[in-house]
Amino acid sequence: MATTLTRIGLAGLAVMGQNLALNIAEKGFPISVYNRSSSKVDETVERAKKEGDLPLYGFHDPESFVLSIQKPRVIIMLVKAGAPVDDTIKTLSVYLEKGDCIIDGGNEWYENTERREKAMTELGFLYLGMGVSGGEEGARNGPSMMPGGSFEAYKNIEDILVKVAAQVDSGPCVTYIGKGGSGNFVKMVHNGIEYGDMQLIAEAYDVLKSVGKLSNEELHQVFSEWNKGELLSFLVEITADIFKIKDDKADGHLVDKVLDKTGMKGTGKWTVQQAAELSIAAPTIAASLDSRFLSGLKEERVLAAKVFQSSGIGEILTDQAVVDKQKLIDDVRQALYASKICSYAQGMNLIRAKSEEKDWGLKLGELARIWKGGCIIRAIFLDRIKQAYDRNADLANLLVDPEFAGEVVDRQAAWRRVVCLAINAGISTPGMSTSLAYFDTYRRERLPANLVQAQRDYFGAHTYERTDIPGSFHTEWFKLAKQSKI
Ligand code: NBP
Repeated sequence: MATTLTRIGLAGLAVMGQNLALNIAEKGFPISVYNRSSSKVDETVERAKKEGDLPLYGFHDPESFVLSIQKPRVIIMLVKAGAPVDDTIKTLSVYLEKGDCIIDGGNEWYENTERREKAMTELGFLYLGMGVSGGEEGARNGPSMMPGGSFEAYKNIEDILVKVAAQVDSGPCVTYIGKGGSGNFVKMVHNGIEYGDMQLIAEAYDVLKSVGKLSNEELHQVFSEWNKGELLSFLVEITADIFKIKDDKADGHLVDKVLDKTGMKGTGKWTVQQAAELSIAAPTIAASLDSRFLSGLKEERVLAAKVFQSSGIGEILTDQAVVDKQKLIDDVRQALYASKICSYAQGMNLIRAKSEEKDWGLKLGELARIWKGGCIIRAIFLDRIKQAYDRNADLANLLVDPEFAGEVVDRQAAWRRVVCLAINAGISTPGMSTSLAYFDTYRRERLPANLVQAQRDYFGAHTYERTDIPGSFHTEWFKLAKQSKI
């Protein structure tokens, strides 16, 4: 038990909560902790003792937990999103007083946060929805945090957050995001971008392995090398590591024994749904979600492979003897980088569209800054994105930033070669191909949309605009077609 009141409380001691609580205690802020089932409380207290006698105090009942925290109380919740958050608020709020604050640190749907903030405000409490990224390691040693909601609540906890967050050259990886559910929304899109990054890396792996015939040792070398340049990032680093891990249960490398079925918890799906709601094209992120759906159909894919093999279509379609390995590796690196620019452009545009809809006033460059450390998408590349928005906060699309535009132009030939090679080899690269299509669509002054619009007017009298005369037009296409001879 703490002899004096603690500075902050944390409820929910699974992976994230336990590690964030230890991080907060380690930074010198005495913390009270609570969990629905008490075994996790004891486990956390035990860890705090082992990891340096940290000022962390466990409570088995919600009342003594809440009353152990100094006023105005600040409590971070890290429980499963959805109903468990409502349950936890209900349990704790009985003992709270006006001016106290609850922070939901989970991956919550932003509208739930807005609903809860409204209800809490009516009761005189403050509320924040704070995205936390970095997984177990980040939570323990420095995550990237995206708090949104009550600014007053943010100010009550800012001193803790700036110390607990990952620290990079441009400061702590935390900032007040904006009003309402903006913190959760930004975290959601962060996760959507993460889906895109992981898919693009997986496609690079597939092309190198299936077409280039690289061994796991070679893949380890390639990704390690890539991690020294423009692709330097947490995800490329862990990918390099994965290729060197030997299977401890059988011969060979562990990665080859991992079932090719990707799990997901929903934030990628929400990102794609929001992109559709806001009419923002996010094809790279959507392709990564679709790839997870298709990966889940393992049994169907096994049967499909048999059907097509018996019709003469094997796993890989072309003879690979002609591939120049070094050239392929360099092309794939460039294709990965160019695709990544498209993916981030989509995510950033989605955030901006939501910010405009909700009047959140989000600063895209600042978001890139707080993602530079602590989180799963941390990368040297984010510095470049920040600089692009520093040059022009109203940048319509990252692709037209002069630096990124130059980089894409430099890499487009390699990018096209990789996509063509993959198509001809029968290797699906939905992330890379759709990113290229996004670029090729966005950069063209004139698209075949004129024909689609003409079709719409033909069958539905939806009208069309002309390139040369202002106004709205309708044509009796059917009648004219019947009269016309050619
Ligand atoms: P989980 O999402 O696995 O949730 C487990 C926690 O929720 C336990 O403390 C559990 O208590 C509590 N809980 C549940 Br389940 N139902 C409850 C209820 N009805 N009332 C009270 N407590 C309840 O934990 P996590 O993986 O640490 O993630 C926490 C949050 O952070 C989630 O929103 C997650 O999406 C997000 N997040 C996770 C990661 C990650 O890498 N894991 C990364 C970033 C964000 P119990 O012990 O009594 O069952």
